[in-house]
Amino acid sequence: MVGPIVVLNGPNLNLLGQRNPEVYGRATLADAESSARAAAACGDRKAEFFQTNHEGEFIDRIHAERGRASGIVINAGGLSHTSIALRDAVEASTCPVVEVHVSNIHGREAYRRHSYISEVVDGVIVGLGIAGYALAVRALLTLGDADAAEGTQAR
Ligand code: CA2
Repeated sequence: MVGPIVVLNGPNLNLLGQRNPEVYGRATLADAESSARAAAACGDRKAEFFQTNHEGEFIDRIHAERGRASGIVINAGGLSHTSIALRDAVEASTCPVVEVHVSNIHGREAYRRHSYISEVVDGVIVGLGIAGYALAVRALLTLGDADAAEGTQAR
């Protein structure tokens, strides 16, 4: 049986839609989850969601998905710019991973323009608001189809 697509969100993303609408829009994390769930259902996949404000919990969940998830969507929030430990956990993932940022981190403060996570994922979607989550799920489905056609799995 094919494992779920797991959507992981880091610190402060629980606040989406509650402040800073000029940067992050007015949609909430629940809205992002609904659209990701619908995108996964189009590919006959279940989606699961996890948000934490704690780095260690985030790493534990990534470890727990080894050999389980069929794809991971990750928005590590501010930890993207600081956490080598999180980067190392993502690198050890056994499935394709797509990184999402709601805002265009490349058009913001210099300290947001580098993500340690980007080095170890299969693709990155930035600046498209919460639509990025459903697009990331679609990308994972496409990657899975390509692997199946080639009889390979990237990771
Ligand atoms: O653009 C993104 O998705 C980010 O990952 C969001 C993070 C930020 O630290 C990254 O640089 C880019 C922040 C999450 C949202 O934080 C909020 C804080 C207050 C009100 C609403 C959201």
